[in-house]
Amino acid sequence: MLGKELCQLLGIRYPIFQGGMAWISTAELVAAVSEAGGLGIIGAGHADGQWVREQIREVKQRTDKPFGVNVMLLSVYVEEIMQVVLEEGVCLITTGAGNPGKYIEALKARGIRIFPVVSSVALARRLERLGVDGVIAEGMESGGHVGETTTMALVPQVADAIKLPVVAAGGIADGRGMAAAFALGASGVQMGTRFIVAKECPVHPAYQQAIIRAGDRDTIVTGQSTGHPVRILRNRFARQLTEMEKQGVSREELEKFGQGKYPAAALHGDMDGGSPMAGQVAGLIKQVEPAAEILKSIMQEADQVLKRLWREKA
Ligand code: TUI
Repeated sequence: MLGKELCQLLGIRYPIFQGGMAWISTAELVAAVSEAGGLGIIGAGHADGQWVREQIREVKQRTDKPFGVNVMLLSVYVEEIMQVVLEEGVCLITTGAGNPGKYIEALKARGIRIFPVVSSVALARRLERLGVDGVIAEGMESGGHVGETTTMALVPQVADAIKLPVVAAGGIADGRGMAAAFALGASGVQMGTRFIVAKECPVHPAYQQAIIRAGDRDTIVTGQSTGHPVRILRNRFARQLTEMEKQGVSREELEKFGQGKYPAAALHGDMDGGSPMAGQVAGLIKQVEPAAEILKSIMQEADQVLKRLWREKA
């Protein structure tokens, strides 16, 4: 499927999803992205159903454009969030950190499109059989919870394995990345880290500045031994956690140590002791700008890159 067809399917102008990041992708950012022609996605994260309901209603007040909700399947509130999504109605849901199989039927019956995040070909195949509308193939370059395969290797393998539209995620922050994703067989892209520096993004300014200051090697995957590897910006918290893992500290203790550290970074700006999730593209990101500018410049750059490559080939 081409980018244009994905846009037609979802009623959006640009084939760009804004990653549904916990604590970050709230109504303010989501409405700005959707209003500007991308697909804004609320990050339900660890929040409860009532919070998600309020966010959905607020986005609807701010824009009449399509938007989505990301449901993080490790959350204890998954059931009530799914109920809220069904009751309120949204264009689409994405899921993360698990298999959304048991919710597909109800969502489809309500006309809600479902694009789960997958980090393997096997899960993409399984979910295609269960009737999802597309998948987001996310490589280990991305921020937050990551799989093991890179975007460069994962996207073409998923695109070959299924007939559904594939949205590429992980390692994409500009028009060059978008053009590359199309070359690999994607119909669209999802970006998280780039939207953390959107002007409308409600995070602490220190988090935005840390991403802008970061270089190519400034992220690290923590929590490998817990079974939930998470990519964050290198800091004191990452060093402490890595040291605890080396010493063989139990999974429970590691999880306890990590609790509350993400909002500490994202909302309160604790860049040393908090857990500031970010993708490897942090080093590419240079400034805070409105979501509409981010979308426009990426589309323009992707267009230029694709045209130039075509001319050079001819
Ligand atoms: O979900 C994310 N990124 C996230 S979730 C998160 S919050 C969190 N809380 C506690 C522990 C860990 C994280 C922070 N960042 N991205 C989407 C994503 N999904 N990446 C990888 C996956 C994934 C992994 C395994 C999706 C499916 C999956 O399948 C398991 C299965 O059942 O086959």
